[in-house]
Amino acid sequence: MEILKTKVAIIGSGPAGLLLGQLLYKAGIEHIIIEQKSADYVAARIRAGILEQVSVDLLKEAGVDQHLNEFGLPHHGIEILTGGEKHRIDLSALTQGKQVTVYGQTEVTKDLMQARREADLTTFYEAQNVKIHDFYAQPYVTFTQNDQQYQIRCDFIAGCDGYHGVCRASVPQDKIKTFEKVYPFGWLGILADVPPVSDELIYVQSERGFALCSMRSNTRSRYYLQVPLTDRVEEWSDERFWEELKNRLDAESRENLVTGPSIEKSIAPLRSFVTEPMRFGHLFLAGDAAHIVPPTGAKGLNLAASDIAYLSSALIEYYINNSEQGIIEYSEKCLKRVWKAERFSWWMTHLLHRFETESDFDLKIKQAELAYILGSEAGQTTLAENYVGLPYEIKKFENLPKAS
Ligand code: RFL
Ligand code: PHB
Repeated sequence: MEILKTKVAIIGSGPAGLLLGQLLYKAGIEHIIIEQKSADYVAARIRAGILEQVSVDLLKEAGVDQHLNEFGLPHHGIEILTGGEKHRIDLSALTQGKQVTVYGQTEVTKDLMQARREADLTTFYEAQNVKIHDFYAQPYVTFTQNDQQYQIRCDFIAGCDGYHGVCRASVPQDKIKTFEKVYPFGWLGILADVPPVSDELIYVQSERGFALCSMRSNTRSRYYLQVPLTDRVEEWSDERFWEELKNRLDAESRENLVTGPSIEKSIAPLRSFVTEPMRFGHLFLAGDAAHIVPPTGAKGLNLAASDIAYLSSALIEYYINNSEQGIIEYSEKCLKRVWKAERFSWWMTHLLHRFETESDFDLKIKQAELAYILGSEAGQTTLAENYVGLPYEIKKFENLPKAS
């Protein structure tokens, strides 16, 4: 068994783990990342696409915004299509100039992995049988890689290992409370090298179910359809997908839609999920390990980033300023923001999707709510200020020791 020592052991190299690693590196705080998949697998995963301004600011703070500045697409509005008519929500006009940026999670991950390689930081990929131990006293992590057993002794463990990870599952049952809502449908998503149907994202509420027209660039589109959970991806040929998408769109969009072969196709279930608290002694949970939102509000990746903003500040305060304040407040601060994003994501999902169980009355009420939102500046502002991201402070630290 090889025994290593570090300050922070980070479990998982998704956006949460990689961003934490980068911010700790910038502050000169030693850490190691342990990831169960290969680097190629991590770099190829296709997921979220929208960054809030605060997430962009954090990536800048982490020094990984070069590619983002060049290729990210600033968006100042979104369209909502209902009753066959498009309504524009002018995000920037309603939020004193804020915007969102279209930039794929895949790109964020690649940028962070590149920065990590350049700084020669330690990552164990393809780690098997990862286990975390003794996190209420003297934490350590054990795992196997290439038949070699490792033990990593550390001050803290950051559980950035996603919804199915080992960290949350290791917390004693009587110390944790979870809140969950599972939706009776999923999103079938495809990626295709065709120009987007419109300059802005279109969120579609239709009798046939929800659809979303999104993009990754001016030549790459990402489209989603609400589908029953019982559907399997093999049942959806590209032709069937495009046909159904057209059926949910308005005449103009149908006309403008360019179709082509898909380069990725998958079905994701929709879930709302929150863990309380988010710290257990020397173990922190962050990102999808602690909470899941349905993607309708485009919040999953952004919430992972705000957790990491709080966690990196807490650890910097601890190591550089000898203060435990940030560590003590971590869970409460994160959860305040998490629950607001959960509410928004649940509300958007409820408003825009068809639920089999809803009565004609429920449907009418929902249509009236949507009509109210779209017809009122106050209603539109509520949607816009949540969509661009509720503000939080990114702490700036002066005189940090040079990253080593
Ligand atoms: P991630 O990205 O899931 O990364 C967790 C990492 O931990 C690794 N891991 C382990 N490593 C070591 N030991 C173990 N025992 C481990 N168990 C797991 C995993 O291999 C992985 O590398 O979590 P993170 O970093 O918190 O990031 C969160 C975001 O990825 C997530 O919120 C969003 O992508 C959610 N999400 C979407 N959000 C959106 O805003 N828009 C979307 O369109 C969207 N699509 C999606 C999504 C999430 C999906 N999941 C979780 C399956 C589509 C899918 C399919
Ligand atoms: C995406 O482009 O993948 C995307 C965009 C907005 C969402 C969800 C997903 O609300």
